[in-house]
Order: sequence, then C-alpha cells, then structure tokens
Amino acid sequence: MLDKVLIANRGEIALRILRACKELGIKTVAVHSAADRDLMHVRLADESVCIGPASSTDSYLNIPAIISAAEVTDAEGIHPGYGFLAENADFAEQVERCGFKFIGPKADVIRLMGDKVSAIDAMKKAGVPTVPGSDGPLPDDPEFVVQTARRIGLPVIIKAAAGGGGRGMRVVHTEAHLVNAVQVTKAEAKAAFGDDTVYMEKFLQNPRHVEIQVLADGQGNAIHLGDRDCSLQRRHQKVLEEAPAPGIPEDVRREVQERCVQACIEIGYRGAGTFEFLYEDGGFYFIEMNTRVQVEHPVSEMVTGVDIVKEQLRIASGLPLTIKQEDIVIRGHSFECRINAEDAKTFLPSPGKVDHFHAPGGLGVRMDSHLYDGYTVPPYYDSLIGKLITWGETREIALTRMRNALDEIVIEGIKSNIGLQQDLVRDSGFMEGGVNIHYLEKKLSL
Ligand code: MV4
Repeated sequence: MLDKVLIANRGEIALRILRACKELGIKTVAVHSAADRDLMHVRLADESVCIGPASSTDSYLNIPAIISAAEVTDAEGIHPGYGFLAENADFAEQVERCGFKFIGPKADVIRLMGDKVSAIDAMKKAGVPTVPGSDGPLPDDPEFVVQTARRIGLPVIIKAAAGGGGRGMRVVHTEAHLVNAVQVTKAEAKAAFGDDTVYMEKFLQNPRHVEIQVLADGQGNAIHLGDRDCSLQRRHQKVLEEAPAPGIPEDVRREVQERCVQACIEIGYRGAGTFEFLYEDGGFYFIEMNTRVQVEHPVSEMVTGVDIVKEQLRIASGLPLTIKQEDIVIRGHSFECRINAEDAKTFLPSPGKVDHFHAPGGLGVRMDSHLYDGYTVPPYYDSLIGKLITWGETREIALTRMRNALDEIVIEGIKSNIGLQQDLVRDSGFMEGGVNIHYLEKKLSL
C-alpha cells in the first residue's frame, strides 16, 4: 500500500480523499493556496505545504509547485481529485517521470480520452455504442461536411475534439448554416484549446445523461459499479444526481455496462473512470469518458457499498482488484444534491463567512462537506460547498430522506442553492423519474 499521498486539490474532495487515506493507514500531505490555510483537510492532514497565492493558476494548477511539495514531503503518490489537473496528461506524465505514483490512469490513456475523436474511435473499436457521426475529424472540404450531415441527418452538432463537458459545441439545424458553423466552431476551438480539430454527431434532441462508473486495475481486471443519471443540470453544471438511472430496461443496462468493462480492458484502463452516455428512445450513445473520480461518485458508493476513492488508492498501490463483478449488487437507490454557495436568482457565486453550519443526519444520510462554523468560503474557486447524499431501500425512501435532510441543513451567513434543491425534490416530473437534460433549464425559465 502507498505510504504517503499528496492531495492535489481542495474543498470537499480533498477531505473525501483524506478520509480514504486515513482508513487505509496512508499518511497525508495537504497542499493549499495562500487563501486556503483554514481548509478542514489542511487541519486534518499529517503535513501541509502552501504551494502559491490564491489564484488557482499559481497554486492548484502549478505543476512544479505540486511536484516540489511531493519531493520535500517525500510523498509516494499524488491524488488529483477532480477539476484542476485531474485530466491533464502532461501532469500525470511529469508526476510519474519524477518517480511518484499518479492516482489515475496512465498519461497516454488520459490523452487518448482527452481527445474526443480518439476516445470515440477507441470506444467504437471496443464495441461501445456511439452517436452516429463523422467517424473522425471533419476535413476542410465543405462538400464532405455537407455529405456527412446528409448521411447522418439534420440536426447535427459540431464539437471540438479538445472540448468536452459542454465546451466548444454548436448545433446546426439547417444545411445553409452548416459550413459556417464548422468554421466558427473551429476558430473557437483553436482559440480555446489551441487545437481546431472538430467532429460531427447527430444531435439528439431530448436525451438523458446516463453514465457508468468503472474500476480497473490495469492488470486485466475491470468491473462496473452500475450507472447514474445526471440529467438535472444547468449550463452544463450538474445539480442533482441519482443512482441507479431510473426506468432503464435491465437488458439494455446490462449490455452497455458489460461493453464498458470490456472497453476498459481493451484500452488498458487503470483506476476509477466514467463512461458518459446520452440515453434516448431506449438506446445508449457514448459521448465522452472521464478519467477521474467524479463529484457524484458517492451515489454509486451508496448503492454498491464500494469506497471508490479507497479502490483508487489500492489500484495505484499496484494491488489487483479484489472485487468481482458478481459481488457487485445494486442495492436500493441514492440521490446527491450539490450544495453551492450561490445566489438563488442569479446563480452567481456568493462567497463569504459561514456564521453557522449544521449538517443533517440520520440513517441513509451522508453529508460530504468541508464547511464548519466560522469558515470563510473564498471567492477564487468553484462554489461547491458540499454534497448531501441519501440512500434508501427504494427511490421513494431515498427521496423522502433527501427532502427531510434538506429541511434540516442550516447554512447561515452565505447564500446557497438549498431552496432550489428543496423545490426540485418536490417537483412532480422529477419525482416520476427519467427527465431529460433540458428539464431543469425549462423549469427555471418558467
Ligand atoms: C450532445 C447532445 C446532443 N447530441 N451530443 C453537452 C456536454 C457534453 N458532455 C456533451 N453535450 C451534449 N452532447 C449529441 N450528439 C447534447 C449535449 C448536451 C448535454 C449533455 C449532457 C448533459 C447536459 C447537456 C446539456 C446540453 C447539451
């Protein structure tokens, strides 16, 4: 087992990683910016190092500073969490080249999945269902672009190969706009990512966002931990997630899950990963793979009993997966409400001092949060201040627990989206289950 791990992140996920390390008897190093000295995990870590000023560019994204901190503290592994450097292949490569273990896949696999064109190509070859599309980058030839769109059928979506998570995409409804849309998306991709490669997919109009959690040891063993529905989102920010995805036929679900496991083995995947799909009219269509632990990983933990972060640490230690697929039984249902420090009307971040924080409790209630009385939420980073997770034997029980838990939370001194979450868990469409990716934005525009 790894002896000492440096946590290259902040906030709730840094605390989540610290807890997993402590359970495994792994020593911890917290690295933090000058604005984050008072973070809960910094206090709990065995050692801490300030890696730079408040700006994340100079601290949590500062590769030399993080690697130096690992060097001086003699850490063995580096856990990147999510966001920041988690899917930066160059970071993973430098970490390993400096003799540390990167807690995630090999750099070349991160790179393969970071380029959406190569990711889709790899998945197609591995038998994972994908969206009908250009099957590769769009060439500069307008005739080819038009022919491809005709073959696929309008509407289509033009996406940047270096994009993902909703960045660098453009929907095209009419042939007249096609060639210009490709040009504009290329120019934007070049400016945003330094890579103007774009590809085309059929635009699915009312899909759900369903993702599959996997674990692989890079030694030929891979399993899945079921699926999650993350359709409730606003501007590509997930708001409320659940596991399992409701209302999916068991045979369809099983088939795609097995394809993901097979794909992990074929690409030599190592660590925790997520296959993102659009689900529409009973079909799954792969869009992207995330090569990190995700914000919403707890809902999968609640329905499987598997500690995903501990598994990441075991895998990075070189241990083979000991959990067999037959051991994974999806039990009950789980929801996660993301709690953000934000204005209820404008959705703008609302940092400041938390005068009082009270976490809810009870059977099947989990609060992953770094908040405490008197903590000041800094303005420099993501506004996520916690995640409220519930579990129940049935979807209804898990949802009732969520309603009650949301009513129990106290966060005084800063604005939060708890009111929105309280509204959502009483929404009739959501209660029924299976709403699509446009549901929340439509509801908010009413
Ligand atoms: C799509 C799509 C419809 N058709 N691709 C947005 C985030 C990125 N991961 C992919 N996205 C989409 N890709 C095709 N072919 C619709 C979206 C999309 C979306 C996807 C998941 C969750 C929320 C979304 C919100 C708007 C658009």
